[in-house]
Amino acid sequence: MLNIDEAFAHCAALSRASLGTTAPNPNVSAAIYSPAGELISDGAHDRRVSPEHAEVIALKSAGKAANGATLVVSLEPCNHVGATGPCVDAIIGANIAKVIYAVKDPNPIAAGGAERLAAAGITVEFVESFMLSDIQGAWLHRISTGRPYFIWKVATTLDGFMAADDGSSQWISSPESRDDVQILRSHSDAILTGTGTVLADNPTLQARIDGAAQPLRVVVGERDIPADFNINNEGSQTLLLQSRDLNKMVQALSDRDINQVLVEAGPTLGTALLKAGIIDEILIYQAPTLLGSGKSWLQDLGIETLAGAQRLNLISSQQLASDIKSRYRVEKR
Ligand code: AOF
Ligand code: ZN
Repeated sequence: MLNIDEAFAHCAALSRASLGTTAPNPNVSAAIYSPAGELISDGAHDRRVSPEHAEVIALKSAGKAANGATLVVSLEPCNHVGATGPCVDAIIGANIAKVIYAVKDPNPIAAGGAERLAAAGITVEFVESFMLSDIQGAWLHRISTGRPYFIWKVATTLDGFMAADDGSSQWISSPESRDDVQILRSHSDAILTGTGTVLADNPTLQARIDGAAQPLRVVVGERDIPADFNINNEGSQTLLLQSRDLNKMVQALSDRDINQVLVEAGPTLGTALLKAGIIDEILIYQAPTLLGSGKSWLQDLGIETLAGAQRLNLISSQQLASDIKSRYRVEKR
C-alpha cells in the first residue's frame, strides 16, 4: 500500500534539492508508485537541466511501468501548452490510474488539470500538504500577488541585539546557523541589501556551497560602491539600483519573475521594508547570548501602544546547535 506521508516526504526532499533553480517556475516534484506501493520512478523540475515538468520526467523514466500506476505530485498537473506540452496529456497517455496532488495550481494559465484527468477516467485525489505548499511558498506568493516573497533574515542575541555597543557583530550565531544561511542563499533567487551594509561589511552575498545556484545580488541606496568591492566579483550577477525607492525595487524584481528574495540588510533598510509592507517573512537565528545593550535589529515602527503591535505568525521553530531558528509570517496591516 502506498504510504502518502512517505511519498510526500520523498517529493519534499526532491523539491528542496532544486530550490533556487526553478524561477520563474515552481519547485515541483513527482513520484510514481506501483499498485503495491513501490517506488517506480521520480522527477523534479530543475531549469538548470531542462524545461521539462516533474511529472514528465518521472513518466519518461517509468516507461511502461507507469501503466496502472499512481502518480504523486507536489502541484496539480498543468493543463496548458507553455515551454512544454500539458502534463495532463502525458499522464493520460501513460495510462496512469491514480493521481494524488498536494497543492492546487493557482496559476490561471495552467489550472484545470485535476478536472481534465478526472474526465479522462483517472482517480484524482487532492491531499493537502503544508510541507509541500511551504516549499513552493515563494512561487505561490508570486503567482497570487505578482510580487516576490521577501524573507528578512536576522541573527540576534537572545535579548534582540544584532551588534554590541562598539559595533562588533560578527559571529553572533553558531557555525551551524551560518551554514544554514548559505543554503538559504542558494534557495533564493535574489539577495537584497543596502549600500550602507555593502560599504561597511564588504560582503560577497554568494552561497558558499560548491555547485550551488547563485542568487542575483541586489543593492538599494544612492551611495557609490567602489568597483573592487566583493559585490562586484564574478560568479553571480549584481543589480545596483542606485535609488532608495523601495516600490521601484519591488517592481524591478517582480519584472524579473523572481520568486524569493532574501533580505540581508541592517536595521535601517530592514525596518523601512517592514514598514512599507514589503517583508513577508522574518527569519530569526537567536543565539544564547545576552548583551543588555547594543544595536537592535529593528528600529522604530511608529507604534505607540500594545494594541498597535505588528503581529507575526510562527511558521516553524527549530533548534540549530545552540541557536533557535524561527520563521514568522508578517501579518499584513
Ligand atoms: C513547472 N514545473 O514540474 C510543473 C509546472 O512555463 P511552463 O510551460 O514550464 O509552465 C509553467 C507552469 O506549469 C507553472 O506556472 C505551473 O502552473 C505549471 N506546472 N511548472 O515549471 C513543473 N508541474
Ligand atoms: Zn506540467
